Amino acid sequence: MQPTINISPATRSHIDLEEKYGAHNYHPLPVVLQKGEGVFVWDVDGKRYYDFLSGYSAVNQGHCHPRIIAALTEQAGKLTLTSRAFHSDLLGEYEKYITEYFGYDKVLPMNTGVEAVETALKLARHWGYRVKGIQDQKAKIIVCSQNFHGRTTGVISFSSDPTATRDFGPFIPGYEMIPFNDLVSLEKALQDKHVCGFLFEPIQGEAGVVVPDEGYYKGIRTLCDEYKVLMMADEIQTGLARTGKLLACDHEGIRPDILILGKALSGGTLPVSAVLADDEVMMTIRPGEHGSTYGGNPLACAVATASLEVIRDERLAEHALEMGLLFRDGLEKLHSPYISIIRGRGLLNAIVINHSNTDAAWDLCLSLKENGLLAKPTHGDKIRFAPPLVITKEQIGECLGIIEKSLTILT
Ligand code: IF1
Repeated sequence: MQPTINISPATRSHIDLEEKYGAHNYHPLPVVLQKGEGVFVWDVDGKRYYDFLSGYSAVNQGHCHPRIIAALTEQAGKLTLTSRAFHSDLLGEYEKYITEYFGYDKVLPMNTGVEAVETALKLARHWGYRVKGIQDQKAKIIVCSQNFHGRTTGVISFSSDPTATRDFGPFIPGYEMIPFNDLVSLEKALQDKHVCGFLFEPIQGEAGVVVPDEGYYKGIRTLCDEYKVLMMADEIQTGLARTGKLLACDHEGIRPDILILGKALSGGTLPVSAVLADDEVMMTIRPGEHGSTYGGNPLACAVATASLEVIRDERLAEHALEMGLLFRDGLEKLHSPYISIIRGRGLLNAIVINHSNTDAAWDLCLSLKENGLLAKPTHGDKIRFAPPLVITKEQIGECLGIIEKSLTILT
């Protein structure tokens, strides 16, 4: 059954403007949002929705968290950008706070997630040449197939997704791809003495929330130590309490050599990212070798500090762990014949839709929208369920009801 979708004239006119004047690099659901608060967003017609995407996990703390907005607006009226040509009175404070928070010697602040990934790749190569002693131009970084680390030409150079790479070449060499969740392949790859780093997502997001086997992070740690290779965790999506621990690697008590953060580091307000590492890695960068106009700007420092404080003070990791168990349990209990797989950790979850109609996941998302819950299909048959971490037990119950009701569209 086709879901009936109501598109108001106001919604239509906003969508038409984007169609006409914006690049067509996305295919959004037909909803135009105007306001957000906590787990909710409102469209231009005043209809309220549960946000089960959370800006791809950037809004872990909830939309327009009052503490983060207060930090943002207060600092916005004071000083927003100095560039790194001068010091600011917030940068050092923020650097002290975030390094102590995660337990690393130093931080390198950037803006978008992909810039932090690029920074980590550059750091690993620097360390490879300047510490490990790899021969010039030979450094190699191991990555996983089905990875998603961003959209720059550098980062798509090691993407296995044809949509992300087609007609964007030529690409940057120096990467080798192995399957995710495969320690045997990793050990084989690390035998090459030119390898300086292994870059991975603790849970593959874009691939459809693929959770590796228990022991994967520990295995990576052991192999990276054995072969003197940097363990580089892209926790841009999995970090900051999303999976029910501060970092996904914390589920196995593992500390990566390079930690990459973004998204929720600003609670969804600004592009703020960061790379954390100890001195052996970070001190290989010297003045002039890397940077960014906006990286570490005072506004970002104020916002990131508040965003991290909220995660800690509101115990969002513990809460996400508990709500995640409740949510997946509730999904299981729906016993829907159209849900073939339910997976995830904390509040980073996905279902795989099993239906003869290839548009079933999209149709279900339209039906969810009609019933007041926003989620987005990926790869045709998967739907990600990742609400803001401030969602309550009662709200989880209500959302399960919406999902159950919406599933009837598939019969
Ligand atoms: C888009 C997915 C999520 C990321 C990891 C780096 C970045 C991302 C692990 C880059 C970004 C986003 C970007 C967004 C879609 C999206 C996404 F579906 F592609 F996989 F979140 F689940 N590392 N992920 O997940 O960060 O430069 O964008 O700040 O539209 O491309 P960015």
